[in-house]
Amino acid sequence: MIVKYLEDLLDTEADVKAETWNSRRLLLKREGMGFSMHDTLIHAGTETHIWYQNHLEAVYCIEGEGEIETIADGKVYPIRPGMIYALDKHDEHWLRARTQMRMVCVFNPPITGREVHDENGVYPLVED
Ligand code: 9YT
Repeated sequence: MIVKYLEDLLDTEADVKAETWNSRRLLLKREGMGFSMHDTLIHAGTETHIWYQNHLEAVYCIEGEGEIETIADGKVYPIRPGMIYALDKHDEHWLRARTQMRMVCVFNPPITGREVHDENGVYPLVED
């Protein structure tokens, strides 16, 4: 069995920091679960353009408030604790955080740890 504690991952290579978010990688491809699972903070007042062309992602909000806009149809959905969204169509979207949002993110196929270093499909923007 694999057991980890978030506190032990902080400021290690599993703690990936981008301009608008900070993703704590709880489980990666190497753990062999078939998915990866992240505890991600989206910084308050930011807007991030995301399009995971090679992955499916489900995101469950446990803290904070914001919204997601799907670019193909312009629909906007409020995000608050208890809301989950699943990008089952590799949906290109804007993710906006009004307050800091804490999200549990699951990726299929699993993130290896390298993808986001390349910013593959993720284009962070910071709002003034
Ligand atoms: C919610 C979201 O997609 N944020 C971007 C970071 C990503 N979830 C990650 O790498 O953990």
